[in-house]
Amino acid sequence: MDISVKDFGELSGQIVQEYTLTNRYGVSLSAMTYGAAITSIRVPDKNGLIENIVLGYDTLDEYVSYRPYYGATVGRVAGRIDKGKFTLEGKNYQLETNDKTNHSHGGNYGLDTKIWTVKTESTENEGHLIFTYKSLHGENGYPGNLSVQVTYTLTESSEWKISYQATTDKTTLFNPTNHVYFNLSGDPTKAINQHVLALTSEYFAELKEDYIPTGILLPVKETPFDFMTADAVNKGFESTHPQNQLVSGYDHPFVLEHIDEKPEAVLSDTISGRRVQMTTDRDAVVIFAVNTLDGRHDNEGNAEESYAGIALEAQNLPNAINQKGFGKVILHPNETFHSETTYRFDTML
Ligand code: G6D
Repeated sequence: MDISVKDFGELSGQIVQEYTLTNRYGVSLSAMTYGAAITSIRVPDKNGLIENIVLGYDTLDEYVSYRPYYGATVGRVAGRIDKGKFTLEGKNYQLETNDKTNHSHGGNYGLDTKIWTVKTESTENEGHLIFTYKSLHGENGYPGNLSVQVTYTLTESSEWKISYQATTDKTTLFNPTNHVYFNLSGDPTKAINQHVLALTSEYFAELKEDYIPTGILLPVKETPFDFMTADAVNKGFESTHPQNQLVSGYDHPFVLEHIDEKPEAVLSDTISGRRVQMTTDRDAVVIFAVNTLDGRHDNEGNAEESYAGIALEAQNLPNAINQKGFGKVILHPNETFHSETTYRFDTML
């Protein structure tokens, strides 16, 4: 496994570096220390043409200016927290409301805006980028000194593994995700409308007007949210279902069923033949297509095409701290948070 590094830019007097892992088949994964963010993943198509299949920018300034979360490590808590409020061990907290009246993706200065430390390791079959960051007590309003480690591993079997590990000295919240957007065509100007998605999900979280879950898990059956059988993602882009209409497509948490060794999500592109299979230990995945021209730009500064990419954000359900039955996002001092999500790249015959 080849490992290379280059300077990617400078922020507040600190150099941001980009590391690249390349396996023997020419499959590569690049990530930068700003936000421990994936900047490119290059894989072959059915004819062996190796292209980048994730949305990204060429310069650090664009990531900082537009903050599209491309490839970013999002936290302390991915997704929204209703009105930024929660109660923990009898204490009421008020986080910044950086998304209308709600708190989103860890706040204006979430983990995706921090410069992480990184070290590299490699073995015959794997290369590792080990990112660490210490979020101090009170950072973005969260309690506890939180030590986070995110390891990106590229294997000779063309898998990208994300391993999270975190500890805290005071009870806090932690629900990280990676916000990579896939466009398997290899061309971000081509919409992903014809990408095909399969999900082991029978329920999705209904959203209110402000995108906070109502707490109701709706059955996907006979709706445009049903991906139990693989289907084209654009069925939700033109749908009259009120939940698709609300977000102009998909911006929804899907509750995942973990069925033996079956990948929880499979995204494929019949034209290029590329496929990515996601397996995760998380409760849910947020499927977010780039539904609107809301300030995202391509690397010429042009407004991104709608539906330029689709994010498969493995995480626990949003607003879980305020919603009974939405899973665990509390981390205690005597615990270590562990989680692993793997994306496996190949081509369909
Ligand atoms: C919008 O509502 C969406 C989020 O789900 C997404 O993560 C973000 O854009 C990038 O806020």
